[in-house]
Amino acid sequence: MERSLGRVLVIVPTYNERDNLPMIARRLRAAVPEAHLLVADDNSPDGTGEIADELAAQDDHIHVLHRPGKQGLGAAYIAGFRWGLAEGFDVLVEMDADGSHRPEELPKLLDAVANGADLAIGSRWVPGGKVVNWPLSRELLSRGANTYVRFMLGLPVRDSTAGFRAYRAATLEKIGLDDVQSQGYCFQVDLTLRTVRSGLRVTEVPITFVDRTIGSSKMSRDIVMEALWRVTAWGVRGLPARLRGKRR
Ligand SMILES: Nc1nc2c(ncn2[C@@H]2O[C@H](COP(=O)(O)OP(=O)(O)O)[C@@H](O)[C@H]2O)c(=O)[nH]1
Ligand SMILES: [Mg+2]
Repeated sequence: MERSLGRVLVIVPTYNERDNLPMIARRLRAAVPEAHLLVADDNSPDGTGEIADELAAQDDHIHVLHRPGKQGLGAAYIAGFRWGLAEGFDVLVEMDADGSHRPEELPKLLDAVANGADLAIGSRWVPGGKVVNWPLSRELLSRGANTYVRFMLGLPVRDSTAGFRAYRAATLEKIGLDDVQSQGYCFQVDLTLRTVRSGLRVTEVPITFVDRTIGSSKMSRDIVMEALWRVTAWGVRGLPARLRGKRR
């Protein structure tokens, strides 16, 4: 049975995305007109925050969260989630500013939530999922990271690093955000793990991920290293429980 969705908030974290943000805001507002947009900007030196303010001044469905400085994707999303939960939104969506996550595919994620998913992930690595224009090095990094995550954590998810996803508000309330320490992109794995371990339902929806054509990636060696050591630590800590579960 289809459950009703309620109010939808799309959180877009930005760091130096001045040439992408107006395009992505326009596409989102056209694709899902009832959804609200929250830009979570980390005081981008290129003035993305001021552009976000101009967009918000012209549209009552656009909001801006100004943060003092670059603190990582995870921290920006947590601040955005807290804002959205306090404002009473029912579904909270993560989406990049650079066009890699196509707003035109958001209805598919929302349908999955309406059909019972507690978390819907826009997945590149399920049948029907695609990546367009990604350098081979990035594809290998993403595939390798997902393989490592499945091996270390035993998650039944093909794309747990994906950043285009829709959470039911109740999911975020249940998994708890207060003790999330992940700062960079391993934040995505962290929340996927929490959702699965809370016994909630994760649905992967195939998407086409298109590499950015404007601006530059914020992926860095530090982000990869943080993910590697955290996933390893979670895996080691969870091992006794996994072994007990398998023996039964
Ligand atoms: N607020 C904020 N946004 C960030 C930060 N790091 C990355 N982003 C944003 O997160 C999204 C994904 O980053 P991107 O550089 O495209 O990563 P990639 O697609 O994995 O290469 C983009 O919208 C970035 O502007 C950060 O430290 N703070
Ligand atoms: Mg990107």
